[in-house]
This record gives sequence, structure tokens and C-alpha cells, in this order.
Amino acid sequence: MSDGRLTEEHLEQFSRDGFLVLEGFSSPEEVAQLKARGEELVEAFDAENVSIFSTRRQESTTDRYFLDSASSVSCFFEEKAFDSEGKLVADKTRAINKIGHAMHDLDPVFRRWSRSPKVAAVMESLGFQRPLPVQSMLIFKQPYVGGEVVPHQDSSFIATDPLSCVGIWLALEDAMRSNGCLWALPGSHTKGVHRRFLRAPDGSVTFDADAPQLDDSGFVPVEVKAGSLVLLHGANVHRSSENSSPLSRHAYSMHIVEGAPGYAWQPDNWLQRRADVPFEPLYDHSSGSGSSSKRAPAFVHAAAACRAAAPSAVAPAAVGRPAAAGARPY
Ligand SMILES: O=C(O)CCC(=O)C(=O)O
Repeated sequence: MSDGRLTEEHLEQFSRDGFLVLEGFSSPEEVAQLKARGEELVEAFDAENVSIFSTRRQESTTDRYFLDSASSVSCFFEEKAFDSEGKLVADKTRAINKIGHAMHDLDPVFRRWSRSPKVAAVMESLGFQRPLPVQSMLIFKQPYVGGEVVPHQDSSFIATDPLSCVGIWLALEDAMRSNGCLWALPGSHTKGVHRRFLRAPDGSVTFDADAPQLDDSGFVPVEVKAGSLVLLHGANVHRSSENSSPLSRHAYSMHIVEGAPGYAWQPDNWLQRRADVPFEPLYDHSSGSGSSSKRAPAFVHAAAACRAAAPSAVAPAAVGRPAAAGARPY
């Protein structure tokens, strides 16, 4: 079983491709605990009261629920789970798309895994001085109804200045092409962050530009066994397809930024924590007592990617596009 420390070869691969697979990162027991806890959370969720998820009818309530999920453990449904009246048409165990976004802080079982020495060792290897997990999601790719996740870059949604996001994605079940595994575009992290998902002071969210046209043939499938960890550079473009198979494909994903001095969390990120639920670092070596590697941190974004602190770089005509119904960060 991995202790989380990355080899030179791992780091070279991550720098070259913008993603990396660590097979067998978590034991079958660890995976089983996370899955079981996910099932308990779904079981405890009151699905009788789901009218708030009918996005077309009650957009402001839905948006409030979404924004508040930055500081809570909240359930989100598959779009296909509702009829035209906004009523849930599937059993909740088959209708929930994900739970997020503060599981790594608020849920004891997910917190234990998220803050394990092994996860901290990965972040240390990537060069983080003060890694701040800011977002976590238990992602359910349900049999037959599990939806597509369109191509995106995590740094579009999660920005520091300068950019520093890294995603870690743990397969809780085997993820194959047939049940909607991740697909990643190798090298895409060197080409810049295409757009940002911005939160206005009134709480509305917009993309600041259209999604770029991408050559679909460049994506490679990231097929992994349960327990494997996939690391994703924040500027890597990745996606996943619908799950039209009878097998579910569940995963736990966490997004981490550098919280050392010199890195600023952006006030126009959609994700803003309540004051009583502050971000908590995995460790803090920023005062100088930690490792002093000469290597540039692996999470560094190409200069062209650093749009976080440059509002003037956002073409005025592009600002203010409403997020498409159902568009949610991943
Ligand atoms: O699990 C998926 O299908 C998508 C996950 C993802 O895009 C992410 O964790 O950044």
C-alpha cells in the first residue's frame, strides 16, 4: 500500500501530462469505510423535501442551497431524477449525483481519510507548504442515470492568486470506460486556464467566457481499479461520460490549494466558507520549518494560465454569461 510519497518518475509524469494515477493508494478496507459512510449519508438524507432541487421553478432557493454547500454536507440530484413537475421520480439511492462540498472538514469518516498522513505526503511531494483542502465531493455515477461531466479545468472553479489547485480523485469502485471513468487531456495543463466560474456580489454565478472547442480525440481514458488515486493539475482538462451501464462508478474527490503566504483565495470564487467553518490546512510548513526542496512546486500553473488576479484580462463582452441550468463545479 502506498505511503503517499511520490517518486521522481511520478513527478515527471505529473509535470508532463498534468495527471497521474497512483494504483492501490487506499486499501479495500479504507474504500469500504468511505463507501459505507456515503450510504449512511444518503440514508439519513430527507428526500421527501426535495422540491428545492427543482432548478427551473425555484432557482434562487436552489442557488442558495448550492452556495451554502461550501460550508456543509449537502446532497445534489441527477437532473434526470425529476419529472416536469419537479417531483423526484427515482429512489434517492439511485437519484443522488453527489454530496458536497465540505465533507473533508465536517464528516468524521471523510475527514479522517482526507487528512490522513498518506494524503498529506502526496501534497508534500507536490511541493505544497500549507495545503488547504477547500472542496470535497462524494460523486455517485449511478447505473443508467449517472450524468456526463463536461470537459473542464478545476482551476476555473477554484482559484488562488497565483493559481495552485490540484484535484485528488479516489476511485471507490472500478472505473472503466463502460461505467463512466475519467478521461484526461494530456499536456492540457500547459496551455492556460480557459475561463473562470465567477460569483457576483449578489450570489449569482457566471462563466466569464464560453467553453473552448477541444479536439475530443486527444482525451485518454483513465481506467482504474477501486482504491486508485488520480491526481489532476488544476489546469488539466478532464471529463467523464454518462454511465449507461448496470454498474455504478462512485468516487471521492477533493480539491486542494496552496494556503502559504503569497497565495490568496479569490473573493469571486463561487465557494466561500462561512466564518465559523474556516479552511484548515493539512499541515503548515510555511513558517520555514518544513522541507526546503529546490524543485518548483508541481502545482505551479503556466504563466498563460494565471488569470485569477487579472480581471482586466476578462473581455467585458464575455462577462455575465449565466451558468447553464444544472452547471455545477466539479
Ligand atoms: O468524477 C467525475 O466524473 C468527475 C470528477 C471531476 O471532474 C473532478 O473531481 O474534478
